[in-house]
Amino acid sequence: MPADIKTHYRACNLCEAICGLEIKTQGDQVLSIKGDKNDPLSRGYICPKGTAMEDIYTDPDRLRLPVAKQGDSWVQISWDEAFDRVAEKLVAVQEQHGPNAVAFYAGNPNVHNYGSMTHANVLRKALQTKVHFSATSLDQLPHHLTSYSLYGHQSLIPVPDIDHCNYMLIIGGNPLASNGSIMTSPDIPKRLKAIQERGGRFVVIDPRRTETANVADQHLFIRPGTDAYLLMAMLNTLFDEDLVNTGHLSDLLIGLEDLHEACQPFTPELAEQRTGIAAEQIRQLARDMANIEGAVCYGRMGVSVQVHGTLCQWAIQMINILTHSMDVRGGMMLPSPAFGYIQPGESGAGHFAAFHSRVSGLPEFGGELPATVMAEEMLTEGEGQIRALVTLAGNPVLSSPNGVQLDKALAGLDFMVSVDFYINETTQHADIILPPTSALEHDHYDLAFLRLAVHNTTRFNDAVFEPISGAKHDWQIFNDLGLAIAARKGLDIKPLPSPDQLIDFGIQRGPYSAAAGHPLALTLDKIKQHPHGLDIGPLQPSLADRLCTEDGKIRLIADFITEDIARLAATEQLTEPDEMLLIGRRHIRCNNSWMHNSHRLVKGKPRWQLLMHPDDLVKHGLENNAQVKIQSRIGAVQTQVLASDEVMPGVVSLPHGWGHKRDGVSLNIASEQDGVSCNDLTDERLMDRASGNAALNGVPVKIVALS
Ligand SMILES: Nc1nc2c(c(=O)[nH]1)N[C@H]1C(S)=C(S)[C@@H](COP(=O)(O)OP(=O)(O)OC[C@H]3O[C@@H](n4cnc5c(=O)[nH]c(N)nc54)[C@H](O)[C@@H]3O)O[C@H]1N2
Ligand SMILES: Nc1nc2c(c(=O)[nH]1)N[C@H]1C(S)=C(S)[C@@H](COP(=O)(O)OP(=O)(O)OC[C@H]3O[C@@H](n4cnc5c(=O)[nH]c(N)nc54)[C@H](O)[C@@H]3O)O[C@H]1N2
Ligand code: SF4
Ligand SMILES: [Mo]
Repeated sequence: MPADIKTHYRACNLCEAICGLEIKTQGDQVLSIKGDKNDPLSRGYICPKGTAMEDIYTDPDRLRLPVAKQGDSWVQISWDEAFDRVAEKLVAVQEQHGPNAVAFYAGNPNVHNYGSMTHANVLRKALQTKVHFSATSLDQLPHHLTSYSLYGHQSLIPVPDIDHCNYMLIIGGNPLASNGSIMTSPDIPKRLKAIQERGGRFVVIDPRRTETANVADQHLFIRPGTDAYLLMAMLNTLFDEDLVNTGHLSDLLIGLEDLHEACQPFTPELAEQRTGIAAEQIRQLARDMANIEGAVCYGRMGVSVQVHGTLCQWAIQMINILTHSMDVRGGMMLPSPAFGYIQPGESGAGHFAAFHSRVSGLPEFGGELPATVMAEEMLTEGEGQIRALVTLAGNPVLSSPNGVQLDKALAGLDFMVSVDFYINETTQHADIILPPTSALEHDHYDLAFLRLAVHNTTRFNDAVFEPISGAKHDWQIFNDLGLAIAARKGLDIKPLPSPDQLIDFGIQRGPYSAAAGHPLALTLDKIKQHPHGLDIGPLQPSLADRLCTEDGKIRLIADFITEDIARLAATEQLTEPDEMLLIGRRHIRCNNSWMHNSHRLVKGKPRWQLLMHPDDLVKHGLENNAQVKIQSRIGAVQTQVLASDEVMPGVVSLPHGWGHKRDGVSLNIASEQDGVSCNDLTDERLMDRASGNAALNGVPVKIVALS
């Protein structure tokens, strides 16, 4: 091997699977990217997006230095000028209209980038606004609210012990495409297969026969948005058939009788009518959860991002608790990470409904308002109207409901700044874009997903490449901009040390540290000696000791759950006779809205079409491959329809994150792709009432032929 060829090890930070990569480089070129066989968590697994990390690094469309909008074009400016102008504008807006006239939107990649996690607060502190939005409320807010309510901390989230379970009920998740979510489980195809090889089974409940459903032991279609009936009926069956076993958690539970009473109206027969799943089948699901040793019930996007998202996630916790599947091997367990280990006294527990949004009165959670109200808060005049926006690694025009309305709202802002390296559907509205280094140019420790992993490991990796001269990391941008704003306001704010120093500090206070008396006595330096990652053991029962509730108990039913159960009981009809229910779809070669500029990921058969059952095509008088108009309450789009018996009758599926062919977007490859934005149809008024999380699945639409 020539001397200048180097081998680097680096975890992929594109999705929650955090696979270890082996990257060979020569100078500033990537020679190859493969799965790192020695990563104890991912074991050599890699998906096509991992290889495409190279394409982000080399992408000529990727911004390396700040740009400012000048008429219809962009000009490069220095960092000093950029920080100065942004600080001046944001402070001026706040001086004129009050602190809450500036809002934040933080997108998904923030949680995949440790410097953003550790340093965004410097900027937030300097701005002192109460108005924060993020992709959390387009996604996993129901999980956080449930954990906060039951276990006392929004991040105390149990995950399936997939490596030891013998029965797994997967509701509204498609890990074969997504590689797992709120369950960091790289190498998911093998992990699922291993359940079967040890004599176990897994069952998928989904309105679409997905890639995961195809390899499951059983797949059951469910009408979108009706899972709460199914889950309540499973709870009902557990009580009805005397199958409740709360095991070692019994003394901790408060409200078991109330729970029993709450699920009584929800019979399997009612659930059959609503969901389309036979009552006897529903009873069997409950019996299997109760009778099989090592059973786990897991639900993801399909059940979080729908009208009863929180109720569903809560009911899933209840099913695990009532079947002795919580905090036991093979059930749901809490990860024990080296950094960010949650135990009583840990900060960031969360709060709920401490204040409400100005226009629709929706509750905050953990200091954030639901992203569904972002546009109305910009468009509705009056005190507190949002007039300036800071976006951090987000593309809400494509990712939040009623993207058309948000697109208009952004265009009307007094000022917008984006910390992002692409000029896309959202950032094109910015006045100034501050681009950070790309992933391969900075070091990496996974702060979020080692806390959700199905096996405990820890891993730090150095940057693969030196960034170009003058480039800044996200965390440096937050420090510098935060200080520039603080200086103008006369605030005394200090920059934070580099993220690796903060991580080291946390690890040395964590459960594997010398301070905790752990034999590994972990420090960041020790972790660095294991560039493939260090195995720190399987999940262990620990819930009782880690509960963050005031009295160390679990209150089973909170008021917001009781209220949503009442709403569920009162719901009559979900759709009009000529309406279909729209659901989303993920593909292994997409990553939300922002990886369509990689040629290797977009080549091949198009995958943005609307899927519709052949019987529904006939009913609508449509030919396969026809152009159709999809109409929802908020608007209409035109696209191609594909006949597919993967989707159940009455349901259509359209993926999100497409729709790049529009003026102002500087993404050469992406903007050549056909496909429309699914969120030009999703409805900002359709939401999980308990949490305010968007309901992006189960949206009523009409399909019309285009002659
Ligand atoms: N209809 C429908 N809508 C959905 C979903 C769905 O299933 N259906 N899914 C929802 C979910 S789960 C999510 S998480 C959201 C995602 O929603 P968003 O987070 O708003 O959107 P992304 O497409 O992830 O856009 C990420 C942005 O971050 C930038 N970026 C990437 N890496 C970095 C980095 O390291 N630093 C910085 N500063 N910028 C970076 C990219 O250029 C891009 O502009 O979409 C939601 N929207
Ligand atoms: N390749 C790829 N991987 C990704 C992403 C990506 O965009 N592409 N995004 C990442 C992100 S941000 C996230 S949050 C995760 C999401 O991870 P997952 O939740 O595993 O991903 P989805 O494919 O959205 O799976 C949701 C499933 O719910 C089904 N569904 C829709 N409506 C309903 C319903 O009402 N009831 C039930 N039971 N099911 C329903 C859908 O058909 C779909 O199969 O994936 C992550 N990984
Ligand atoms: S599954 Fe793919 S995108 Fe996700 S971490 Fe692994 S290689 Fe990266
Ligand atoms: Mo997400």
